[in-house]
Order: sequence, then C-alpha cells, then structure tokens
Amino acid sequence: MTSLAAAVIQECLAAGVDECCVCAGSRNSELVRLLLQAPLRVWHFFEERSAGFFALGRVRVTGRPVASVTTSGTAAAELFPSIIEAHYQGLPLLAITADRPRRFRGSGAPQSIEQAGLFGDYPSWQMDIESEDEAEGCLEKWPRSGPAHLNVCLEEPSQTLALFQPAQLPRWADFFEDIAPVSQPPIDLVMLGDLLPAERIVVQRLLENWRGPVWAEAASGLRPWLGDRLLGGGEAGLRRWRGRRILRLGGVPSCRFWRDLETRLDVDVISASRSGHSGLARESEVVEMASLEPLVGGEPGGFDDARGIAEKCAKFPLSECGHLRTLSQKIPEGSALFLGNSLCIRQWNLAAVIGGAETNCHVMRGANGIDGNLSFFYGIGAECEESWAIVGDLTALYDLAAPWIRRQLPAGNRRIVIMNNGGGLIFRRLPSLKEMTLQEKPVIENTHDLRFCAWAEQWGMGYRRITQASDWDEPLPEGDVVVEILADAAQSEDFWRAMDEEKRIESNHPEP
Ligand SMILES: Cc1ncc(C[n+]2csc(CCOP(=O)(O)OP(=O)(O)O)c2C)c(N)n1
Repeated sequence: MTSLAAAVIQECLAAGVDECCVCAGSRNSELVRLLLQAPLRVWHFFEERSAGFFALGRVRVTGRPVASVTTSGTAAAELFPSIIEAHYQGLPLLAITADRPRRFRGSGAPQSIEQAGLFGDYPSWQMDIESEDEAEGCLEKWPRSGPAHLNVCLEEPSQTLALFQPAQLPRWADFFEDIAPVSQPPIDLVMLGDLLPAERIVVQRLLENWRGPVWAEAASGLRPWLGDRLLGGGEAGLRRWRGRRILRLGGVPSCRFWRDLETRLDVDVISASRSGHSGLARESEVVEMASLEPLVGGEPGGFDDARGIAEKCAKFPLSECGHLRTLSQKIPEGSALFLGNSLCIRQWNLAAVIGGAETNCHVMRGANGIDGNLSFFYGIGAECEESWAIVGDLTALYDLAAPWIRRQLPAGNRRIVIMNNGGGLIFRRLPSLKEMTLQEKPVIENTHDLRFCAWAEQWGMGYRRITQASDWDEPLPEGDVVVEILADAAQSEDFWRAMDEEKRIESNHPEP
C-alpha cells in the first residue's frame, strides 16, 4: 500500500501540485501520512465539500493545480460540487479519492461505492489505478483546462483475498414466498444487521425455534426479543465464537469481526440482505431467505457475557461507553432512535442496556458516511413524538444546517446527543493508526475544542451539557434539546484498555 501511495505523491509533485487539502479516513490514512512527509503544503479538513472548494480557491489564486484527497465512499462523492465548479471555471483541481481494491466492487462491503467515473464527464481527465505501474506518468495526460479525478485503489496491509463473485438475487420481499427445503449443513451463528420493521417480523418467525447464539446490531430491533439467546460481550463475544458457518440477515454488520471475515476463509458466510450484496469481497454465499428455514435450529449457545461490559461501564461511568449505557436506560420505549456512524453505533452495540430504547432503532449503513446523519435523523423521526439521535462531534459538525427543517415538522421532543470527544476518535481504535506522531494526530483526527451550545441557541433548541453521571438524573425539558456529552477522556481510555486487556488474555497471540 505504501508504495502505491508514494507513487501517487511522486506523480503529484511531478505534475506541479504543491498544495493539498486532506480529509482523513481509514482507507486513505497511509496516503495522508505520507503527504505530511512530502514537500507539499497540507491543509486538513473533516468535511470534503469544504475541502474541495477551498482547494479550488487556492487554484484560482496560485494558478497551480491543487489536490483534494478523500477517503472512500460518500466522502469521495462530496467533492462533486467543487469538481463541477472547476469544470465550468476551467481550473485544474485534482480530486484524489482513495478506494477499496477493485475486487470489492459490487460487493456492498463497508464503505465501498462505485467510485471509478464517479464524476461523470465533468473531469477533463480521469483514471482508476491499482498499482505502481498504472500510476507511472498518469498525470502527464491531464489537460489543465479542467479538473481531474484520480481514483486510487488501496489494499489494506497484509490481505490476500479470494475473488468476489457477484450474486444475482431476488428482492428481499421475494425471499419469503416459498419456504423450500435445502440440504445445507447447519449454521453456528446468526448475525443480524439492521432490519426494517417488516423484515423484523419475518426474521422473528425464522428465529423462533433457533436456540443457537445470535449476534445482533441494535438496529435489528430484535435485541430485547432475543434475550439470553443474544451473544453478549460485543466484539469479545464474537472473538470467542469458534464455529464454522455464519448466517447473516439484514444490513452489513458494523462490527470489526465482520470486516475480519474477509480473511477468515475457514468460516463459511451466508448472507441474505435486501440489497443483494454479500457485504464481503471474498467468496461467500448469498442465498434466498426462502431456503434458510431448515438451517435454523441448533444447540443453545450459552454465550451470554454481557456482564463484563456492565461491570466495565460501572467502573468507568464517565467513559463514553459508561455514559451511553446510562443514556440507553433514559430513552423512552417507542422513541425513534438513530445511531450515527463512527464510534456511536459501535459503542451503543457494545454498551447499551438492551431494552425498550431499541424497539424503533435506525442506522445509516449503506455507505457508512458521516455526512447527512442529522438530516437523515430528522427524516426518520419526522412523525414521532419523541426521537433521539446519537452522533459524534465531526458527524454533527458535518450537518450543521440540518435543523432548518424543524419548523416544517410537527412539534415533538427531538433530542440530538453529541458525543463530543474533540475529533474523530475512531481512528485511535484502528490497529494501523495506534501509533500516530504529534504531527499526524491533528490531521487525521481533526482535533478541535468546539462546543455546541451556541449552535443549539442559533436554532432555538434547548441545551444540556453532561459531564457527571448525576447530570443524567434531571429530566430534559420538552421540545428539541441538544445534549452534549463531554466524557472523561481518561476513563474512556481506561475502559478501552480494560477491553483490550481482556482481548489479550483471551488471545493466544498477544499483541506486542
Ligand atoms: C463523508 C465521510 N467522510 C469521511 C469519512 C471517514 N470517517 C469515518 S469516521 C470519521 C470520524 C468521525 O468523527 P466523529 O463524528 O467525531 O465520531 P468519533 O470517531 O469521535 O466517534 C471519519 C472522518 C466518512 N465515513 N464519511
């Protein structure tokens, strides 16, 4: 990966690009790190649309090409308005979008969208590259009379994967028509991603007699119903699982374990999803829901390990997970609940007390973007008396104009909970970014000390700041309220350290 990223930077320098606007994500993190070492001026943003227009402004005044560099998924698409503007102004703006390797295309794997040719005819030149050979001299053919798009397919380090076979599938609704017998070996684990309300009923019917373990996202809406059949302990519970065959129903799971299945070729994965995507780029089965019923019916799982989490949350009540656990007991049953991308969805899945708060839970996991999350929340909660969004600070900052729609909505209690940890802290949890230099950290995390009090006031919303556990005791006022959680950073670190410690003890391969 490093060498392709380095080759791209070499091409940029040769093409006279000496400024770039970077928006870090997981996929482009190596590229961003290398850019910081290169003889280029680096500006950093968390929001790609602004990065694109800022870069265009720089092109205009310097007369030289400027690059805007994004990670994969909707992050890349956010450059579209600036590319259009560059086209009509005839300015050399260079969009460098990190992409997953080509074999992921069409798989629906997390944060993989169709990026090659994303900007249609607006770039005056575009290219999709996956190797250093393809990179060599690539920008030489770019006529500077307009913008360019360089889509760079970057491998995750040390991954050797089987080729993806796209599957032709009927729509979700067709899955249930005929329950046909099949002769498949039994499955050992059911994983539930997000499910629409109509799908939940069908999955409930399917799992009625299933006594094996089930891992479920909050957004499956079925965690309260599953009770002690639920595989507890979050990622740790999954890591302890020793089976061979997984059945996944619904959306692509947000857990790390799912991504790691890319390389766990010893595990068979069967997926049934409404999009028809397997959610994995490796070989895996995508089957009709109709053929699944005979598979369902195994031994009791006995995996419930949720207490480990409860204890850690009690020990570190002011950590992010500690606060989320408290919050999960405050949200009234039946409220619409939206879990934003990045850490929120993962921490909720790990730490929430499973109960009524999840009965009407939604996520936005199509392409895992942190853009548009608040607007999506207003959409799903539009008709609800009470609705709750839980999002990260950068995710909230991305969508500051979202409350515009409030005046057109019926009165309700809309609560926007912002877990403000001063940047994109998910990156600290990525193994490849465990070690960041002092120079890299603010660029990759987009560190800040912004608060949301004035934003709440601007839109006429109430505001509550949560720092202590007792802050949760006072009920929120009626109407729309922004709840800003300022968790204790040390306790959050201690919480994760305790989780990692457990992982090390369990694992036969201790991390260095
Ligand atoms: C549109 C878009 N741009 C970039 C990314 C890459 N990305 C994933 S998580 C993340 C940081 C999110 O930060 P925040 O909302 O504060 O949540 P935290 O990580 O602190 O939980 C970024 C930039 C993305 N998913 N979507």
